[in-house]
Amino acid sequence: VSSAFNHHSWTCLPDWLPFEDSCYFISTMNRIWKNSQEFCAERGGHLAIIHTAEEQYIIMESLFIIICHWNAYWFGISDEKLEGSWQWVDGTELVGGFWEVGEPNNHINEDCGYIVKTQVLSRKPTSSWYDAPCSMSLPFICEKEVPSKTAV
Ligand SMILES: [Ca+2]
Ligand SMILES: [Ca+2]
Repeated sequence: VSSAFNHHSWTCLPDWLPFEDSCYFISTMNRIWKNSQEFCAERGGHLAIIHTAEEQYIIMESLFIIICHWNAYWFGISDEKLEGSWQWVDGTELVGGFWEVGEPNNHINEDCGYIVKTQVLSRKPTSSWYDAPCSMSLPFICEKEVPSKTAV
C-alpha cells in the first residue's frame, strides 16, 4: 500500500501521521475529552501520550490553525481520579510535562489537558499544555502505536 506517509516499514492509515513508532490523528471535529478518548480507542489508539520534547514538537507542528488565535486540542492526560495527580490514559503517572507557565491551575475544576497552538511566534511547544474542564468540546489528538517489528 502506497502512502505519502510510508517512510517506514509500516504504514499509517490515511490521515494518520507517522512519527517514530506511532501514528497520530489530528481531528477536525470536536468532542468532550471522554468521547474523544473513545473515538481514538475505537480506532485502536488512545488520546496522545507525549513523553519527549521531540514528540511534542512534531505534534505541535501538525496541529491545524483553524481560527486565528486559540487552537486547543485534547490529548491523553487528566487528573480526574485524584486532583493534582496527572495520569496518562494508559494509567501511568506524568513525569515532567510541557505545561504553560502557571498551568495546570485547576482554575474552574479543570481535569483534562489540552495543547494550544497559536500564531504568536513566542509560544513554545514545550510550554503549551493547559488544564481545562473535561466537558469542553474540542478537537483532539489520537495516537496509535505501530505493531512491534518483531511481532510479524
Ligand atoms: Ca484538576
Ligand atoms: Ca488551566
